[in-house]
Amino acid sequence: MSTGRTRAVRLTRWGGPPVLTEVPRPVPTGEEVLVQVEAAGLCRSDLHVIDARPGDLPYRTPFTLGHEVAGRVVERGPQAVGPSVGERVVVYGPWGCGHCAHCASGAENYCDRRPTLDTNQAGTGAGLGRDGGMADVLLAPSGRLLVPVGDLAAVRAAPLTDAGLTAYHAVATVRPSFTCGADVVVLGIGGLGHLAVQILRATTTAQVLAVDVREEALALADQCGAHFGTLLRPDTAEVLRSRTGGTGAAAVLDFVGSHSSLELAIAVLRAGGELAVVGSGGGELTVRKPGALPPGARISLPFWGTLPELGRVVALAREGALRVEVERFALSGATEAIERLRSGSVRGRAVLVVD
Ligand code: FEH
Ligand code: ZN
Ligand code: ZN
Repeated sequence: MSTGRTRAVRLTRWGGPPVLTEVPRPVPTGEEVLVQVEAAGLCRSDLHVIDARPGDLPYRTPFTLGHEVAGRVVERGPQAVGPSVGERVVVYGPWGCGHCAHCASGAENYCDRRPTLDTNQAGTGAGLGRDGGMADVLLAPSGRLLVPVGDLAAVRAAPLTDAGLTAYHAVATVRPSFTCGADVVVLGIGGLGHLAVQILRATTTAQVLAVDVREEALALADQCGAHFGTLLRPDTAEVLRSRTGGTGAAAVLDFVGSHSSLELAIAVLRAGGELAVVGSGGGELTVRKPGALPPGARISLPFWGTLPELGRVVALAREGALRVEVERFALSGATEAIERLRSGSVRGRAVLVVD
């Protein structure tokens, strides 16, 4: 790789296609740390960013895409903290202010000062208005955002920062809702759902019930340790309820977030149970008393995850308790990867490997 210019997949204008182009190689100053990227995962949120119109997001173009990144530290600014040059790392994607109460506790995903359309448009993280990791290099604002991964393969480490972390945070959000051996339903066994099944099996005693519209997704759920799987059909609520002995599920993790998935979620939720809506499928719920939700129901909208949780996700992967199903693409094949993701034909997570 030349020292002067490097490649990056950039969104150069709203509504335009991402383009693989050359950019000046950044030089880290202050606390900044330069990471040579080895792999960058693709996410459905990248499609929302690519399809956004001016005024949709608190970001200014142009910027480099990619918020799910793994690589190696190659240069550090004079005040840098964290991993040393040569260490292999993953990049925590939500880049908060670093100083508010949430950021101070490592929950930069819930930063109190995150940009909005009318405050500023500085972006909210890697590949989200700030230059991300679909590139040869990524400039991290601080070494606090880097988590060492040891000898974990980059193609399996990168998805831990978003798919893995989001699934882990969703499980952690609902975990207080259930006791030993409780039934937990996972709706949508895609890039996040298949990891949630593994995380539930590795960190709880839940009975995991998986639902998807594709047979191959149910096969993946089974490989990941689900106790039961069923296709989405008109009688799925009854099938799941009977599987729980009639009480319903203590928790439902909805990684789809569509009208039909939310309807199924509240139809199978136990009284006093918790529904975590993770997917951005455009579905809506009506919260009314009396209404369709069971008494005592709690609804949460977990978003991404915290920096300490990312350390726990990496530890699970390094001990072999969490394995990401990936489909590899070259960085130079980013356009094809994006279109495959858009068509819904990727098995597990699409990951760009820097060629
Ligand atoms: C990132 C930015 C904005 C919305 C959603 C996301 C998720 O992909 C993070 O997991
Ligand atoms: Zn994402
Ligand atoms: Zn903050």
